[in-house]
Amino acid sequence: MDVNAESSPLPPANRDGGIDQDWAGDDQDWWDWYVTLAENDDAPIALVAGPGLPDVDPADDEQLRVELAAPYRLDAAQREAFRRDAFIKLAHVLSPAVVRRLAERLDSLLRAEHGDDVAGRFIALEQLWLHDEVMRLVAFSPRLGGLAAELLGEPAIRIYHDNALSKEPGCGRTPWHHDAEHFPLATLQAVTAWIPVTAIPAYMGPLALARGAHVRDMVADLSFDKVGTTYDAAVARRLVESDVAVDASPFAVGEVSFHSALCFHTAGPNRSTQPRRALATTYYADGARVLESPTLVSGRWRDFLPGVEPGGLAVSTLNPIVAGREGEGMVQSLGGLFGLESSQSSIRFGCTHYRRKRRWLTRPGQFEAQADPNLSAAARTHGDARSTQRRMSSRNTRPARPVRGCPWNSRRCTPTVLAAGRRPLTCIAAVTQVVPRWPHLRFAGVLHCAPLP
Ligand SMILES: O=C(O)CCC(=O)C(=O)O
Repeated sequence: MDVNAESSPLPPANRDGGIDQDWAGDDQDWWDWYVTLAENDDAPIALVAGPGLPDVDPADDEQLRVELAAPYRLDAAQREAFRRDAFIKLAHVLSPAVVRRLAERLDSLLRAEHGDDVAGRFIALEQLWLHDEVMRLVAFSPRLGGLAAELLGEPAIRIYHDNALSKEPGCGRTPWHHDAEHFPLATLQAVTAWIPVTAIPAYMGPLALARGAHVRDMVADLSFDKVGTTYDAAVARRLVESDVAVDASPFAVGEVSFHSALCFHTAGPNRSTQPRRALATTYYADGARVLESPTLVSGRWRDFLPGVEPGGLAVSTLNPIVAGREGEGMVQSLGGLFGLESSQSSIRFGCTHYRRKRRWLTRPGQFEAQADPNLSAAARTHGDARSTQRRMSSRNTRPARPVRGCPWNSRRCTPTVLAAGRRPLTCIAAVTQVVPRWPHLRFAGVLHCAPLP
């Protein structure tokens, strides 16, 4: 056994050997270990007051749903910047009211799980979307998921996991790393949306991102050290020697960064009396496989891809498509958006409305989503829009009416409403997507949802 391993917080089963083994602890054990790999000054950290939460009322349910469903427009320069830099920071992705709502919700979730005796630690909580309606809206947000798909240039993306990350007052640095060594995925087509739930000034340790998709090659010869800080220190030195620019700028309220799995990043210590909190939600390209040999750095990856073995297709009930292919992606993202109750074993969506060449087109398609009895939001889609179209009669089509809460011009968004059986419609939502073949077009869909009779 390595001498250092004895004092390391590695689970006993992971102390011997290299990193080519499964992580033996839980997710929090992983973070407690991981932050010990960062070099920190010996000097005690003097804490100052943080910025507090945004000084507004928290968004209500309606505002939350509408905002998280509305598209965020990227221009060609932003898409190119992400491709070149391997990350992008986007302003005003969320309003202060939504940020405040997320901050309050995260606070109660984190306190319920970890209590208050957490000073100086890096506290995490993952897969919140499975149990919490607000967090489900974030994880399956067409706004955030749509951005992830567009930045990756992928026709469809799946969720790997969501994560609440709370760097408590006095907690030191996050070590330099890139996420390709964290996710057990045999693809670099993965991206994490890092969503702060307050402003994060420099003294709180905002995520700091090394600029350039080429940086990974510059540090590829450095070997990972599972018990000390040598890897973190070596990466830091190499980046300085190679004149790599690092964006360590503060995050304003509502600003969100997206970093690719190949982006090297770190974060400074939290020198404030306020926890530095963010949600980190990771998406990856549909079709990706799990690595043949995941390592302990991937932590409890089997929890995030249950039933998937090394080398297998990275698809499980916990990885629905969040954004992308018309139909499946929309319905699955809406499954999350609506937060299906497990008592509703099935829902039906009708009428996709999309905009093409300045015209709104209506596709009276219908998709059914089956809720997994063990997992309320993992919608499995089936059905075929065209065959449904043939089955539809004018009898079950209601006249157009305005869509409440629709983020677009509601006159143009007045769709024909499909009556699903005898039950009244219960949900209305809007989603958008970008089809890579026509990147200049924005397909906006308004879907209606109702429980099956
Ligand atoms: O929040 C942090 O300090 C690190 C987060 C991170 O590494 C990530 O989200 O990939």
